[in-house]
Amino acid sequence: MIGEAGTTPFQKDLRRHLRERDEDRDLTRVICELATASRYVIHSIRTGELGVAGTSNLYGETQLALDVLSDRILQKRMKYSGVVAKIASEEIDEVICVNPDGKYSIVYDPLDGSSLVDVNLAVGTIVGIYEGQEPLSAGNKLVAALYILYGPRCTLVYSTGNGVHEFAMNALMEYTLVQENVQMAPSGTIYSPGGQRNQYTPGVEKFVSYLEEKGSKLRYSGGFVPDINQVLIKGQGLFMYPHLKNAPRGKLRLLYELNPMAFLIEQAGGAASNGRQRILDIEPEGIDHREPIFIGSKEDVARAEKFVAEFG
Ligand code: AFP
Repeated sequence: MIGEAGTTPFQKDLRRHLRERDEDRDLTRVICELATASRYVIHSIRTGELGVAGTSNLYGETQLALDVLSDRILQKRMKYSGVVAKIASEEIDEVICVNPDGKYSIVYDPLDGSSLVDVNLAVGTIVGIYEGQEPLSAGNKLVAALYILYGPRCTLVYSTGNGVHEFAMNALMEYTLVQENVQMAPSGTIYSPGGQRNQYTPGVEKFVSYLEEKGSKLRYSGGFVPDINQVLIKGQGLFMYPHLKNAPRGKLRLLYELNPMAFLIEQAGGAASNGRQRILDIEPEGIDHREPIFIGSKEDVARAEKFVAEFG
């Protein structure tokens, strides 16, 4: 028997979940519009051209790279929501003013890991939500964050500061609740190490040796969203894209990638650091600000900070 909104009676859908928790109506609208946007994004991933922006298909139509297309889909839904003031997208090099009366501003990476689609690996959308008109703010000003993971299943994980909750898309493309209040163990047995090993500093090298000696197993897909999702949903372990000899700031972007994930992981009882300080306390220096990251089980993150402090 199908319950309301296409769900069976015991499957709670995203909108009902948000309403039952008495979330702000405009915030609920933003989150639900992002969920709607993901239906179009996943359709494009599964059926769209894999061409690159600027080329044309056999009909002479200009092809859009999937990340550019995903950005347009998200922009359209955010404008339609009527409650978004400004947007900072990883695909656009300036802040977009949408609605001066909007209550929220958002930062997003519309399709992180897009270069993995043509080898059929999982990719994702990452979103941070601020109250007000300043999307280029420190992560400690975030009021909500979410990601959508386009993998074998399409899942949505969000937090508004009251725990982390996971949903899965059903056959009707509705998100139904999988689990509430995801929690992370203080230490783990998975590690996800980005960056070239021969560029690791002594401190990072010693940290990896420590993890291996305690029995941690390497799990790395090259996609930030699936790699973080594995650590979060398994409830243990650590992802890192550290400072490198040839890239002291690492690779990942503070605003669009690190802050939203740090918000979620901290809400699940984990930690996120650049090796020296809490990610969410870092003041952005610009829209392309990059930082190293150690994120996941809090004892593992603390250990990374010790190795970095002692050995660099
Ligand atoms: P793309 O978005 O260019 O595919 O990069 C993905 C990413 O930003 C992030 O999703 C991964 O964690 C990281 O890069 C992987 O980087 P390496 O390819 O250097 O391991």
